[in-house]
Amino acid sequence: MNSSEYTPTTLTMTGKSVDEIRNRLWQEYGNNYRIIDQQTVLQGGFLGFFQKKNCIKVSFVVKDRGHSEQEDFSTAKESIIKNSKMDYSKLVVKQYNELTGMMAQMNSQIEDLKITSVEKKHPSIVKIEKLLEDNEFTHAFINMISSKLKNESTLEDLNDFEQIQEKVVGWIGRSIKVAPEVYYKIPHIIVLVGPTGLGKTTTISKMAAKLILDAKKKGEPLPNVRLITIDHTRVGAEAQLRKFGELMHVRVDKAESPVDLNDIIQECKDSTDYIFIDTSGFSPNDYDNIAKMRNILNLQGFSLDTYLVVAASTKARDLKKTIENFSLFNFNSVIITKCDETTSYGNVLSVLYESNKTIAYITDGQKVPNDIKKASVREFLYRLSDFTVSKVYIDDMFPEDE
Ligand SMILES: Nc1nc2c(ncn2[C@@H]2O[C@H](COP(=O)(O)OP(=O)(O)OP(=O)(O)O)[C@@H](O)[C@H]2O)c(=O)[nH]1
Ligand SMILES: [Mg+2]
Repeated sequence: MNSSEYTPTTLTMTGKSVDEIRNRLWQEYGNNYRIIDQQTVLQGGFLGFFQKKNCIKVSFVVKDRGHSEQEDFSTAKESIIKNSKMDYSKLVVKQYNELTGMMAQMNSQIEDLKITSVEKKHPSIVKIEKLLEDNEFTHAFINMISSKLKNESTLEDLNDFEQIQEKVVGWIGRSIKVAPEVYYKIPHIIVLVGPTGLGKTTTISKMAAKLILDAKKKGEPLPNVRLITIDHTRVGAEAQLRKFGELMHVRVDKAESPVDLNDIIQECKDSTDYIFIDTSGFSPNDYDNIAKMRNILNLQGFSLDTYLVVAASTKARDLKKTIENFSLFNFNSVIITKCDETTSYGNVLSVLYESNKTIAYITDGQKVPNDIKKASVREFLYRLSDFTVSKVYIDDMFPEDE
């Protein structure tokens, strides 16, 4: 047998402790042995049951003088692994399965954490979103408020729901832009445009009547008011305005073309303080007729104070379309009618905020002239449903309405 073919035999010895086994090995082999493995094993029992006592089992090799200690050790270890190959591979598979299981569990926990951090909102934010939804604010507006809350509040702030509500009501208030008072040189020409049946003619009657009655109340000289209708599409449109004119002793004219309108205005411009122009209502999609009416209003040398009339209950999508298609009239500001017919203004307020439009008046009933008011941030905030912010807080926050 040459030296490269030498394979040391692996022997085993069992004892109470490693020291005890080492003593016995030394007595038997002196320094010529090397321990290559040791295990704790249970002794006694029957068929593996009722095993109680721990003892130590040591695997060792006896060195051959012609081989180095290292060679003996490596060869013996390889032989142990080879001889117990099945056990080791089973162990590796078992450990691999355990590790894969643990990793899958950890991955799912990480995913859970990710989902939690993305979707789990603070309960105050969830409550605010629900309140805004109930008030019919658009998703875009709700998202805007939600991210402001997330970015601008500490956990302590969020835990104080009263304070969070006040903050949100403040933001809603600041998103509402009331039209500033603009003074026009005489004659002040006021034009109302907008979709069918939302209250243009009624609102013109209210505005005109208010000017006259307010002056009467204050004992001031009555303003000279003139009404012109360019509505030649709806049956009874002219009659509706004439009826009001008779009641208030106000002259009513009808214009069917830009020339007509120009002639009437030239004729009365020096003697009239306010000229109201009532227009036909068209669907926001009737772009041709909207454009024709815009053409009639092409007045040279006069600046027009134009308002878009929308109803409080108009759906957000329709309102966007209306604002888009009536933008042809360069309206300065919006009048929200029929506020008495709804309790939620979120849709209108959201869209006006997104389109950066100001609100001039609101109307809240059919009665002429009483059911018209100048727009007020406070009034919109008082009308928010289910927010429990006090009136005093709103008044303090928006003193400019006084
Ligand atoms: N509840 C309520 N009804 C209103 C309000 N304003 C107007 N109306 C009613 O809405 C209906 C239509 O009003 P109009 O003034 O004729 O509307 P319009 O925009 O001139 O209509 P067209 O000329 O046909 O486009 C009438 O019955 C009005 O009395 C309001 O603020 N609240
Ligand atoms: Mg009308």
